[in-house]
This record gives sequence, C-alpha cells and structure tokens, in this order.
Amino acid sequence: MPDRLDDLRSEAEAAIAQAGDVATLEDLRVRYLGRKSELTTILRGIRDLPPEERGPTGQAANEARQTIEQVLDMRREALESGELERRLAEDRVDVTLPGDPPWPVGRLHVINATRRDIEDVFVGLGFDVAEGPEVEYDYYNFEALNMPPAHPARAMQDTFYLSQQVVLRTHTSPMQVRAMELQPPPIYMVVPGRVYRRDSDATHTPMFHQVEGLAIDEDITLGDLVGVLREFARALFGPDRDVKVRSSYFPFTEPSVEVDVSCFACGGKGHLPDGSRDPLCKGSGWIEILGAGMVDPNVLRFVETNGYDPERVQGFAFGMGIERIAFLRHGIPDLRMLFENDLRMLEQFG
Ligand code: 2U9
Repeated sequence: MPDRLDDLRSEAEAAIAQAGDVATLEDLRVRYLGRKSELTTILRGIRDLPPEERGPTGQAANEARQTIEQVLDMRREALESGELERRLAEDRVDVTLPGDPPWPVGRLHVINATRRDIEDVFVGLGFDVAEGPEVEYDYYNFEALNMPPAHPARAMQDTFYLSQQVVLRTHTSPMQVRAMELQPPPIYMVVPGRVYRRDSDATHTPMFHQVEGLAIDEDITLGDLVGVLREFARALFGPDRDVKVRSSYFPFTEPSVEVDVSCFACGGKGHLPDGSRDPLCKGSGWIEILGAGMVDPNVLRFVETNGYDPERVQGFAFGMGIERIAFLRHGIPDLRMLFENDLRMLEQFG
C-alpha cells in the first residue's frame, strides 16, 4: 500500500506541476483529495486492514494527503500571482490616450469656432479678451456711450428692458466702459459675447454675437485702425484681401466708418471668370464686414478720472457681428439657420 501511495503522490505532484490555471488545479484537488478519490478510499479502508498495517498505511496516507495539499497550495499561489500579473498587464489603461466616448462628442458651433478665430487674430496683435454681463445698466449700454435718454440712436438699437435702468445689452461696448473704469490707459481689448436687439429677419436675429474692440493709447490714429483691421481681414478672408473705409455714423465714434473687405469670391473684380456679375459682392468687388471709428471724446469723458483725458489719449473702436463673419466665410444663406439646431447644418462646420 505505501508503494501505491508513493505512486499516487508523485502522479499528483506531476499533474499539479503541469496545471496551467486555477480551474485545472481545482479539478486535480477533487481527483486526488476529493470524496471519491483513491486516497480518500484508502483512508476510509484503513479500519478494514490487518491491525499491523493500519499504522504505517494511515501515516503514509496522511503524509501523502498533506504533501498533495501543500503542493496544491503552492501551485495555486504561483498561478494566482501569475494570473494577476497577466491581468494587470492585459488591463493596463493608458491614461494619456484620448477618450473613447460611446457617442461622438460633437464640435464647436460655427459661431463659437468663428469667435475663436477672431479672438486669435486680436490676441496675436496684443489685445486682451474680456467678457461682461449680458444684463446691463442703461448707463453702461447707452449713456456712457454718448447716447443720453431720448437720443435718437437708441431707437436703432431698441432692446428688451428689464426695468427703467436695466436692459439686455445691445452691444458688448458696455464692458469696454467697465474695463476703462478699472484700468487706466493704455488699453487694448476685444469683447466677444451675446447681444440683444428688437430685430428679426433673414439677416437679423433678436439675439446675436459680437466681437468689439477698443484701443486707447497716446498717439493712436485712424491709420492704426485701418492697419489692425487689414490684418484681421487677411487672417479671416485670405492673405490677398484689402480693406477700405467709408464714412458712416455711430454715436460713440467720431469719425465713424464702415469697413469693407475686397471680395474673396471674385478677388475684388466684381465679376466671375465667365464675365458674369459676382452675386456675393453684387458686382462691387467689396463686402461690408464691420463698423469702426475713433472713440468719441465724449465717451472718454465718462472715464476721464481714471486717466482717459481726451486731450492726452485717444483711440479706435470697432464692432462686428460674428454671425455676419461666419455666414460670409461659409456662404450660409439665412442667419436663422444658425440657431435652429439642425445637425445636418451644424455638422458642416467647426
Ligand atoms: C467704446 C467706444 C466705442 C464699438 C463700435 C461699431 C462701430 C459697429 C456694429 C457692427 C455690426 C454693431 O454687430 S453690429 O450690428 N458695430 O459698427 N461698434 S464702433 O465702439 C465702441 C465701443 C466701446 C467704449
């Protein structure tokens, strides 16, 4: 019997050494130590053996059992740590990889993409970017911009009044007044953001977006304004563009100008290669992109105590509708399409 037990033990040891995973090991435990195993049968049969064989057989069987249990435990430990290593290696997550969202994360709305493009140009020219409140005091939106109560220009920018003194801003200029209250000259800033007007048709929506700019320093001229806007026009509409200014009127600038960019569809010629009239610039070779001017000294007087003495400093300001820039660049036919949230439209940009 002890011989058989020795054989059993070596057979079990060899099988355990070969086991490649924990499940196989469990099968071997059942085979060599389970209720129906040969070893258990031997142990159960000890009481039927002649008395002189019971001791040595019992001892040998128990030793075999202990050895097999030990070998099983050691092998299990080895396999488990190996499996852990393998799983750790397999499941390694590279946290530096980009995310893999279950649904595409989307893109910037064409208005925000255009806004960033515009900001980038002015940041490159040394301007700061600032944002301000959409709900504004009448004082900042109108009065400090040279539009006292009952000024006729207020009608051009009719808006939503929250109270007698509080309005939805009609332009982002109020933030420039606030900035001048906080920071003495020089100041070079652009202010992007939502604005509100009582307007609604194919080229006007009651809410739209602007970027306005302000530069106040000593010795700033209209030439500086044209130079800055030429850079802007070339960055957004192509390096071959030129700009020209036409006389205009705004209550907060004097002189005031409308700024045109040479047409990027016909190269400024007004006609297409086949000789037909260019529909984009309507044959003129020029497209209006924004308004601008030299800041009216009256506006500076509202912040004179913070260093904006109109006898010492002066500057330019400009304002543009982001929607207009976006629809010119992308040929969007109706401004309202920008706010209908139709993915077939929005997925084309950004
Ligand atoms: C301060 C002083 C002056 C901002 C300016 C314009 C000219 C202009 C329009 C363009 C299309 C509004 O979006 S639009 O309808 N804006 O033409 N805006 S000058 O002038 C300022 C701003 C701030 C303190």
